[in-house]
Amino acid sequence: SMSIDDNNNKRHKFWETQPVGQYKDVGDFTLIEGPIEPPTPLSDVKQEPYNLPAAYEWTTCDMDSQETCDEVYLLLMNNYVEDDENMFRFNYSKEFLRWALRVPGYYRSWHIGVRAKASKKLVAFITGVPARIRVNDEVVKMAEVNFLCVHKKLRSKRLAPVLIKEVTRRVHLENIWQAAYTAGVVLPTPITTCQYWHRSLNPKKLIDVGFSRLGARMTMSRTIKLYKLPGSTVTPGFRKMELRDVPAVTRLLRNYLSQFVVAPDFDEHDVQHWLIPRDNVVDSYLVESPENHDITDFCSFYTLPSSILGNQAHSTLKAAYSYYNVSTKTPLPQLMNDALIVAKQKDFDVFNALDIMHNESFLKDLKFGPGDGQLHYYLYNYRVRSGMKPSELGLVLL
Ligand code: NHW
Repeated sequence: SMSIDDNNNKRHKFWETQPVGQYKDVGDFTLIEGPIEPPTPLSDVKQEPYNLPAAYEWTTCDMDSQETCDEVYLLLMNNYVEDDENMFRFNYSKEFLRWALRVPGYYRSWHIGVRAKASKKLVAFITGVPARIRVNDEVVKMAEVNFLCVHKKLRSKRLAPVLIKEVTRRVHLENIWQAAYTAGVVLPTPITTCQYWHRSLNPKKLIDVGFSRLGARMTMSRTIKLYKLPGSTVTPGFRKMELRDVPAVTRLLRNYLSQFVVAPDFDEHDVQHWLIPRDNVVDSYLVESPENHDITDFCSFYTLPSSILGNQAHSTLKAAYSYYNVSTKTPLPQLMNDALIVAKQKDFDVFNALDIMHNESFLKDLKFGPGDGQLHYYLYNYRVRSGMKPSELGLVLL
C-alpha cells in the first residue's frame, strides 16, 4: 500500500482542478474552515450538459420506473464496487436504490445515466441526493454523491470526470455548492479515513466463501461457539421503531449527533425517510422504558448484500451495516449486542461497522475484527480543519 508521501506525489489530473482540499494544504492550520470557492451567479452555470464521446448520450434515470430501476440495478450488480481481491461485489437491491435515491426533496435530474446511443444500453451512472450536513457550527446544504459506476468495458477512458462534472453542474443549477462522498480510493483529500470492522454471525459460511479465515489454534466448532449469540434480545423494552416514534427518535438523534464535527442535520421528515424500518433495506430498534415509556436508546442497520464471485455453494453474502445508534441509558455495547441478536435472527451472515462516532466502545468487546478495507470521507468545496478523527464523524453514507 502507498505511503502518505506517495499519495502526495501521485498526480490527479482531474482532482487537481477541483475545489477540494489539495495535498499541499494538509496540516496547514492557517486555512479557515468553510467554502473553498464562493458560489457563482446561477446565470453563469453552464446550461448544456458536458460533452460525452460521440457514441454515448445522457439520460435522466426515473427511479419510479420499474424498467429504469431494473437497468440501474443490473449495471451496479455487474459493475459496481468489488473488494481488492475481486471476491465480492456490492449487490444493492432495487428497494434499497429507491430508498437511497428518492429522499425528501430529491431532484430527479441528479439521477444521471449514460447510454450507448445505438443500443440504448445503460453503461454509466452517478447520483446525488440533497442533504443538510452540519460542519461544526454551520449547517450546509450539500449533495451526497454516490453510485458512481462505469461499465467494466469502458474503464480508464476518463468518463468518470465527465460524470462528476455533470452531477456538479446539475447540483449547481439547484443553487447548491457543496457535496459529501466516500470512496475506498485515496483522492485529494480525505477529511478522515475510517476502517471497517466485521462481526461474524455465520462464521462457517464466511470461512467457506473466503470472507474470513479460521483463526490460529481454532477449529470450526470452537469458532462457531465463539460467535454464538442468545436466541432473543436482552434489554427490557427493546422493540422495532414505528411511525409514532419519529418525534422522539428525532430528538434523541439530533441531540446525539450534535457532539460530532460533521453530521447530518436530521429533521422529522428525514428521520421518517431514513430510519422507519423497511423490509430488507433498513432496520431500526429502540428501547422504550418499561416504567415511563421514554425512548432512551436507538440502533439501526441497513441491508447491503454482496455477490460472491465464483463460489459453487454460495451466491450472496448477507451483510448488515451499522447505521445510526444512540445510547443514553442502555450501555452502547449492550444495545449493539441486541442489534447483533436481531441481525442473526434475520439470517445476516455478517454485521459491519465503521470506527466512527462511539463505535470503538463496542467493536472489540462484541468480537468485531478489523477488516482490510478503508473508507475515506470527502467534502467538495468545503474545507474542514485537518486532523479530524473517525470518532469525530457522525455521518454514514450508504
Ligand atoms: S465510491 C464507489 C465508486 N465506484 C466504484 O468503485 C465502482 C467500480 N468502479 C468504477 O465504476 C462511492 C470505475 O472505476 C469508476 C472510475 C467510475 C469509479 N470517486 O474514468 P476514469 C461513490 O460513488 C477518479 C471520485 O478514467 P474509471 C462516490 C480518478 O482518481 N473520483 O476511471 C463518488 C481519476 O481522476 P484523477 C474517482 O476507473 C464520488 C479519474 O476518476 C473515483 O474508468 C464522486 C479516472 O477516471 C471515485 N470513487 O472510472 C465525486 N474513482 O484526478 C463527487 C476514480 O486521479 C464529487 N476516480 O486523474 C462531488 C460532486 C458534486 C459537487 C456539488 C457542488
